[in-house]
Amino acid sequence: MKPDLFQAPDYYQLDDLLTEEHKLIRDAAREWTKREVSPIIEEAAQNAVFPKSIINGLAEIGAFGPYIPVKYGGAGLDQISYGLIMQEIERGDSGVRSTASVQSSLVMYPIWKYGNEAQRNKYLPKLASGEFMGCFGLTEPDHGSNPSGMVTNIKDMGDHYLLNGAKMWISNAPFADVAVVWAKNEAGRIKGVIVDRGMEGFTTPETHNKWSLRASATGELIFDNVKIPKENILPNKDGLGAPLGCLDSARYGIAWGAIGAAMDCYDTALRYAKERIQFGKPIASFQLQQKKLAEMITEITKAQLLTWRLGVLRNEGKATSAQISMAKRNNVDMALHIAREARQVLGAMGITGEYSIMRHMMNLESVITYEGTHDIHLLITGLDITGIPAFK
Ligand code: TGC
Ligand code: FAD
Repeated sequence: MKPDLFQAPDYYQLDDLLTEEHKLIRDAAREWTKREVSPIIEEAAQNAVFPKSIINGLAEIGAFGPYIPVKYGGAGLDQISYGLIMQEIERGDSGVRSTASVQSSLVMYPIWKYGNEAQRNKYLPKLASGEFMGCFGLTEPDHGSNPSGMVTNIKDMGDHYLLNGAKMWISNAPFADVAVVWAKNEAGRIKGVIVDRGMEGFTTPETHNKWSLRASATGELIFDNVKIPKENILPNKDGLGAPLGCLDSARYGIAWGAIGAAMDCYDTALRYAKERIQFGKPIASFQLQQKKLAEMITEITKAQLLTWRLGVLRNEGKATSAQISMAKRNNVDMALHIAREARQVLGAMGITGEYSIMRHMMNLESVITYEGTHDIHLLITGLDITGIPAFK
């Protein structure tokens, strides 16, 4: 792969909207990505392996639980810092950001928000340091966009619960030490269950043959009469709103992350277009290529503004789920479109692993599907503005 020469676009001087602390955190994550992710990521993706060597570094830059309080091992940062870290690591690869999103927003967040003090103290510091890796099981083979139909269930056996069922398409599953799993109790109420690796009847087979997110490990979670101690149930929230609350945090991170992938594609295409000569001139001098590049920077700038404002609202505790959906949907679609356009700017070279663009493009096909598909997020906006749910 070519050396990482990334230069971040900032067309509207958005750095002026960031504090000195934001910039320090962002720059540390940017440097780390350049040094630790870029040199190894293409090979990891080609070989379809998650590069475990980066786990310690992710913990060190605060990517595991950026906004979780320091007393639980988190970085205690604000929402914009969290977003900037996601942006920088997804600039390297969406699969790396996925690993961090799952750990922070889908595993640490529910334990922090819905768990008790003993659960927080037991799991959060180890998840923050990367000693424990986590995964989040909501999707099932027959229930993806409609998680409320889930069939995974827990049965009260007096001194413990029995967990049965299966989850599918679970990021980090093959190597996770702990899984936050959503299951229905006998009353049909969705509960959060902490499942530890090693519990009898719990297996995590890996899903192979993916063309997307190849550097992120995906798998199933299979529960065959798993005995769950009562202290492993998250006590402080139940119902579908509990997992959806976690998704709000993860979708917010993805909105920032997608900008990172888009920035990388744009920056690569711009540099290539200035260097590549055809018909005696750099291809950047042709109007058709300028149109692509000009539209890319316009869309990136719009997404940066949308996302920064969302970060301010999140810091003030005012961002709605529907606002987060709009940003996730817009930014991932924007990034995927830019990846496709940038790929064309590079001609045949664009399909090779010499450049990051094709990898980003393939990754973004997952990002536009997980954490709520592009269609589902449109319907969430539709519901918000009309008051009428069009899901069913
Ligand atoms: P609905 O009746 O609308 O809502 C049920 C309850 O949930 C509340 N709620 C929310 N709470 C918090 N945050 C949100 N975003 C919420 N949205 C809804 C709602 O108020 C209600 O509460 P209550 O107290 O009245 O019970 O539910 P529905 O069954 O009609 O479904 C709505 C729909 C379709 C929007 C929802 O099911 C949905 O978002 N589906 C998409 C599923 C999804 O996003 N799955 C993601 C799986 S995890 C994943 O993909 C990880 S990828 C990880 C990585 O690698 O990065
Ligand atoms: P379906 O729900 O079957 O949807 C298929 C199509 O129908 C989509 O285009 C959808 O938009 C459309 N559709 C569905 N319902 C409607 C409707 N009401 N109106 C209009 N159109 C509709 N899940 C987890 O729980 N944890 C994870 O860690 C995780 N990681 C993932 C990693 C990867 C790489 C991938 C690809 C997925 C991951 N997922 C995870 C699962 C992901 O959240 C689901 O794939 C996603 O929610 C969509 O579900 P589905 O694939 O079953 O598609």
